[in-house]
Amino acid sequence: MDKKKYYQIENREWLDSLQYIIENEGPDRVNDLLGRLQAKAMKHGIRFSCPGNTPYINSIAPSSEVPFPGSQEIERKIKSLVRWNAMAMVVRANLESDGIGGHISTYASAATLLEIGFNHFFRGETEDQEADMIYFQGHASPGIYARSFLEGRLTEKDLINFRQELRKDGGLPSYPHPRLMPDYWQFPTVSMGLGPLNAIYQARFNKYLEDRGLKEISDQKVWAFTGDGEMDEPESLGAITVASREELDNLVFVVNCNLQRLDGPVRGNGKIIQELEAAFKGAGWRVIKVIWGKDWDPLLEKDKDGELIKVMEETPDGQYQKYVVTDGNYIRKDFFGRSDELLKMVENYSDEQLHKLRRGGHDPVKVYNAYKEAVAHKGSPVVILAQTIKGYGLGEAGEGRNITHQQKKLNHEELLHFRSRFGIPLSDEEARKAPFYKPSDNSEEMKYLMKRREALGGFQPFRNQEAEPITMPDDKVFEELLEGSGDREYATTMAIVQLMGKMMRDKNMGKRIVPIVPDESRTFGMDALFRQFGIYAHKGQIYEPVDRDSFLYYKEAKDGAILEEGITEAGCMASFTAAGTSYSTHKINMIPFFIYYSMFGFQRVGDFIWAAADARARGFLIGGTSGRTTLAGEGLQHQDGHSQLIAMSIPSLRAYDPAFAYEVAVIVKEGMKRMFINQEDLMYYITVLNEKYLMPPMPKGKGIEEGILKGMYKYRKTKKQKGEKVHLMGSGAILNEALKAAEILEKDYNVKADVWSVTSYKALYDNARETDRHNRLNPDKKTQRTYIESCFDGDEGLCVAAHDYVKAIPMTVCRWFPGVLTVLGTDGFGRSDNRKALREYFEVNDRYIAYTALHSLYLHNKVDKKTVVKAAKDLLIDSKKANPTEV
Ligand SMILES: Cc1ncc(C[n+]2csc(CCOP(=O)(O)OP(=O)(O)O)c2C)c(N)n1
Ligand SMILES: [Mg+2]
Repeated sequence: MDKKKYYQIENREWLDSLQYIIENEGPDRVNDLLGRLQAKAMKHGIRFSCPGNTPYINSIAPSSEVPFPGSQEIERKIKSLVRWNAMAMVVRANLESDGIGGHISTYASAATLLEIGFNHFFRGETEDQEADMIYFQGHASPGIYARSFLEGRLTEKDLINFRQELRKDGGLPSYPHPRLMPDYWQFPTVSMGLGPLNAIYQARFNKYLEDRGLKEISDQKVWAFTGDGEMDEPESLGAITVASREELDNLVFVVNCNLQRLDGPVRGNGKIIQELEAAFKGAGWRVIKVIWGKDWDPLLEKDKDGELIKVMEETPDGQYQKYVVTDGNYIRKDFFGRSDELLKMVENYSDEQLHKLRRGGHDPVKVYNAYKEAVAHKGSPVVILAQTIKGYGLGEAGEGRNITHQQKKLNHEELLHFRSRFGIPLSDEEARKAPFYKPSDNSEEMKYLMKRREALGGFQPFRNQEAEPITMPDDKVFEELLEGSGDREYATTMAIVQLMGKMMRDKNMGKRIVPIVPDESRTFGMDALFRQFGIYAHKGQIYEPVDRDSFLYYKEAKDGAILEEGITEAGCMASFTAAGTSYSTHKINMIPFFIYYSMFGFQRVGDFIWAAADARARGFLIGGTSGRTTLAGEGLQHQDGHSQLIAMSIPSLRAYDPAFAYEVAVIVKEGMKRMFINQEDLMYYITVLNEKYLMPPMPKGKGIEEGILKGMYKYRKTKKQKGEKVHLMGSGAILNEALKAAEILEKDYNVKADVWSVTSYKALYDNARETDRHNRLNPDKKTQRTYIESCFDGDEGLCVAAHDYVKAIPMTVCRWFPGVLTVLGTDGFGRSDNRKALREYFEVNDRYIAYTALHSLYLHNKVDKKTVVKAAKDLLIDSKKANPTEV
C-alpha cells in the first residue's frame, strides 16, 4: 500500500474514533483524551503545536444562536435616536464653543454594543437584585448621556451644556467623573488602561466581600467596555491573569475593535482581534469573537474549502479599514478577487450589497448571543472581541477615516446624510440645526425603552452615595500609641501596623479593615497579621505551607482579610479603589489600608491615585520606608523625597508626615471619623518610617491634637530666658535632628530655640491658600488669619524648616510665616549609605540645622559675622562638600 493511502486510512480511523467520543461522551471527555495524547507526544520530545488563535470567524456558530428576544425594529429606532442625540450634543457644543471637543465616532462604533446591553443585560438595582457595575469607554459618554436623555434622566439643557460645566445652570462633564456627577457616574475610565485594570480588581473585590461573608453571593456582573487602541496600555492587559486565576466569572470585557485609535489603525499590518484573542486565551479567559454580521453567514456557509476564511485571515486590519471608505467594486476586486471561487460566491451581489456587508459588532443578534453566552459562562472571565467601524454611519464625514476620532463638527450636508441614514423624523430645515430629538412618551420606542429598563431593575449608570457609617473603634485601640514607648525604641511603621492589628480585632468594625500589600508585609512587620487574619485566597489553602509549624505561618484562607496582591502597586491601588468605594458600590463602608514602599506610590501609580480621588474613594495610603535619608542603604531608586510633593496636587487628599506614634494615632483616628462616620470623600496619605527611636507620650497641653491635624504644633518650648530666638520646624525622623540642633544652639550659642513638629505642609498650605483667597475676595470683611499666623501669635521670629523631602514643599508656605523661613530638604538623587552619612550629604542633620539657624540670625543682624564663621568651623560645615543637587 502506498503511504498516501495508508495515511488516509489511518486518519479516518483516528477521526472516526474522535467522532464517536464527540457523539457519545461530549466535550470534557474529548478534552481529556486530547490532553493525554499531547502529554504522550511530549514525553517523546514531540512538540505539540498549540495555536493561540481560532480561525478569523465568529466564535458562536449561526446554528448555535438563539433568536433575538425583543423587537429588533424598535430597538433600531431607539438606537438611531441615541446616535442622533449623541452626535448633536458634540456638534452643537463645538458650534457654540469652538474647540470644546468631544467625540462622535467612538459611540458611533459602540452603539449596538451598548444598546444591546441597555435593553437586555445591564441590570439596575432593586430590593432583591444588585445592580451590575459598568465601566463605560470614557469617550463614548455622549451616547450614554443621550440615552439618559431619552430616559428622562437628563434634560435638554444638560445636553446643550455638554462640556460646558461652568455655565450658570450646570452642564455635563466630558467623561465619566463621579467627582463631578456623584449620583450618576460610578467609575472614572477615560485615562486609558485604568478602567480595564480597575474592573478586574473590582470583580475580584466583589468576590472577596462574598467570601468573607460581608455581602450576599449574587450573580452581579462587572462589565468593562474598552477600545482596541486602549488595549495597548500595559495596564489593560497587565492583570488579565489575575482575572482567570481568581476565576472571575462575574467579569465581562467588551473590546470595541473598530480597528482604529486616534491617529490611524491599531494594527494596520496585523490583526488586533487575533492578537488579543491569543493573549486572553493564553491567560485563561473565554474569548468570544464577534467579527462578522449575519450577511456573512451564507457566504461562510458556501465556503466549503475554507477559501473565504483564508482570505479573511490574510487580510490585515489596515485593508479592512480601507474597505470601509471604498466602494463595493473595490471590495469585489481586492478582497473576493483573490480567487475565482470567491468571485463566483459574490457574483449575484451588487456593489452596494458588498459595501454593506455588516460587521459583527453592528449586528444586534450576534452581539446579543455573545452577551448571553458571556453572562451564563462559569469558571473564568469572558472577553468579547467585537469588530466594528469607527464613525459608523458618518459617511463621508468620517466613517472609517483616519481623521474620524477628532471629527467634532458636521456641515449641513453631513447632518442631512446622518439624519436620513438613521431615519430621524426631522425636515431638512430642522435637521440642519441639529436639534435634540425625543419622541413623545406614548411612542412605541419610548414605551419599549422604559419597559426594558423597568424589567432590568432600573436605570444605568447610577451611583449610590449613602452607606451606614461605621462604629468607631474603641478608644483603647489608640491609647498605647498615645502613651509613648517608655524606653523601647520603635518606628512609626510599627506603630501603624500595631494600630491596624488592634482595629482589626475590634468586634464592631474590625471586619471592615482591608490591609493591602504588594509583597511587602515582612518589610513592614505585617507578617504578624497573617496567622490571625489570613491572606485572602478564593480557593483557600490547598497546599501545606512550608512554615506550617511556625506560629506566624503563611496562612491563606477563603475568608482571609489581607489582600496580598504580589508585586503590583497598580493592582493594589485598584483594590484600594474597589474597597474605598465600597460604601457606594455595595453600601458597605470598607476601610482600605494600602501599605507600600512610598517611592513606588505617587510616582509609579499616580494616575490610579488621581482616579481613586475622582471615584471618591476613601481610605488610607500608607507610604512606608519613606524619607530620602531615613530609608538607609537602598539608594536612588528607593529613597523617596518627593511623594509628599506630588500628594499636594490631589485636592481630596490629606497628607501627613508624622514623627511620633501618638501623631500617627491622632491622624488615623481623625481619618476614620471623617471618612467613615462623617462620610467625607477624602483619602489620607501617611508616610511612615523604618527608623527606630523612643516614642514620647503625647504632650499634655491644649491644642496638640488640633495642631497635629492642622499641620503643626509646638513640641518643645525653650526654657532659656535670654538670647536670640529661633523656631526650628522638623518633620518625620528629621524632627529628632531639629531637637538635637536646639540643644546645640542653646548650649553652645546662647540662642533660644523652640521646636515645632510639622506634621503636614499640605494641611498648612491648604489652609493658608484658602484663607488668602477668602481675604482677597472679601476686602470688606474682617481679615482672617492663617493657621500658621495664629500659631506664632506674639512669638514671631526666624524659622528654619528641615525635613526629609524636597525643599519645594515647605517653600509653598514660606510667605505665610511671620518671620523668615529658611528651608533644608533633600533635593537630589539618593545614595546608598547609612542615615548618618545621608543626612550629612543632604545637609539635614542637627549640625546643619543649627548652623542654618545661626546663619539666618547673622543675615538679620542678630549675631555677628565672626560668630557665624566660627560656627561653620566648629560645626564642621564644609563649603566644598559635594552638592547633592548636582546631576
Ligand atoms: C492614558 C491616555 N492616553 C491617551 C489618551 C488620549 N486618547 C483618547 S481616545 C484615544 C484613542 C482611543 O482609541 P481606542 O481605544 O481604539 O478607542 P476608540 O475611540 O477607537 O473606540 C486616545 C489616544 C487617553 N485618554 N488616555
Ligand atoms: Mg479603536
